[in-house]
Amino acid sequence: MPTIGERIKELEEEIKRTQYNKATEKHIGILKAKISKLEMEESAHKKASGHGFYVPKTGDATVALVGYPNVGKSSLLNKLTNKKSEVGNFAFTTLTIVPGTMNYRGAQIQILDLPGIIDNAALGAGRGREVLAAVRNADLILIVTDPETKGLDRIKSELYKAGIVLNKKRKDISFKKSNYGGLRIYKPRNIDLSDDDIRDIAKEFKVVNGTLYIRENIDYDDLIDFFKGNIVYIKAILVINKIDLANRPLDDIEMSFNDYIEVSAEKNINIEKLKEKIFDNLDLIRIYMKNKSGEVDYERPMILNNGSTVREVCRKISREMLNSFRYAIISGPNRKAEMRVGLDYELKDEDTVTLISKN
Ligand SMILES: Nc1nc2c(ncn2[C@@H]2O[C@H](COP(=O)(O)OP(=O)(O)OP(=O)(O)O)[C@@H](O)[C@H]2O)c(=O)[nH]1
Ligand SMILES: [Mg+2]
Repeated sequence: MPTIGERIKELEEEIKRTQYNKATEKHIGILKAKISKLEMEESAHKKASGHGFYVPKTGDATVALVGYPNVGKSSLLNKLTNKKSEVGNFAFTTLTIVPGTMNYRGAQIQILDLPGIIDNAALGAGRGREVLAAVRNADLILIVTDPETKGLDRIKSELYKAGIVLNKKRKDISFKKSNYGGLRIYKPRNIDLSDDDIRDIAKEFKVVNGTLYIRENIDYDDLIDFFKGNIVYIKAILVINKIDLANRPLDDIEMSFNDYIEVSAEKNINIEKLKEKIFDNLDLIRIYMKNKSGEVDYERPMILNNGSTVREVCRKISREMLNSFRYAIISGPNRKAEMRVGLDYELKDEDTVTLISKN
């Protein structure tokens, strides 16, 4: 009997051998589903042994530096934050998770310097899992590489094994289990997958009874991720460090990142631009609070996720504030005029907010 690991390898080999096109798409989908199912079994076995080391989240958002050894992750942490993480001209200088804080535009952004996530063996069993657990918790991932280092597909697949999907949104799919009656499928017309395609993937995950609601167009990967469960979707940007040494064209996988930047930690090239990119990609807004005497603290904005409403502002202050809320007065560079709004009003970056309470 081959082990789970051997069976996964075999399936991965088969995928590699298969040319990807319209005719083989489904076959590849089924193979991927089989791999996912096996990986789920494998990690269910592993869970019993050892727990991940937990890095508490601090500040307004968390960013993880991920990449092969020696590309300059620690050097970048040191440039971006007030922290000193050890730098060395050899692989695996960093052996634990080193957190630092980047203060930018009034926000405190936690940056995690991590050991190279590939070749977990070199870090000792369990350590790799700690690192991946920290990455799962991040709000943004910086994939760091340098002009010499290639092969981000391995990093991507390593992350995927830990249930981390980069630069994609969760698809609107839900499932209601039942014990008999077969699999009923509700889906929009004209989506790429047929009912048969969906059933065949579901079968691999032993899903044969119940109702599946699919509310937008999806592909095989989306469906597999749904059945796999426990997936986190995290935005990632590509950072090519050591640009002082050389530059090179991006390969296909690198091109697939929706955002990238070339920097040099050592020569201080584009470090400010990188900070700005991090801030922009975290999709945060800065809210200035005006107090009773009309003073505004522009140095210390309240940092919220884009899309937040007045309710979140109140919540962040206190439960009492939320209970005694009457209305808010909003003004700002992105507003034509001052206005009075309620709790559900959506805020914009750099709004100034005055909260008026009932008493
Ligand atoms: N030329 C050049 N060298 C750099 C740059 N950034 C880092 N280095 C050098 O690259 C080597 C590795 O840097 P680290 O910051 O330790 O790399 P790391 O990714 O943290 O490495 P591990 O902790 O081993 O995974 C060191 O010798 C650094 O001085 C850069 O922008 N340009
Ligand atoms: Mg390091």
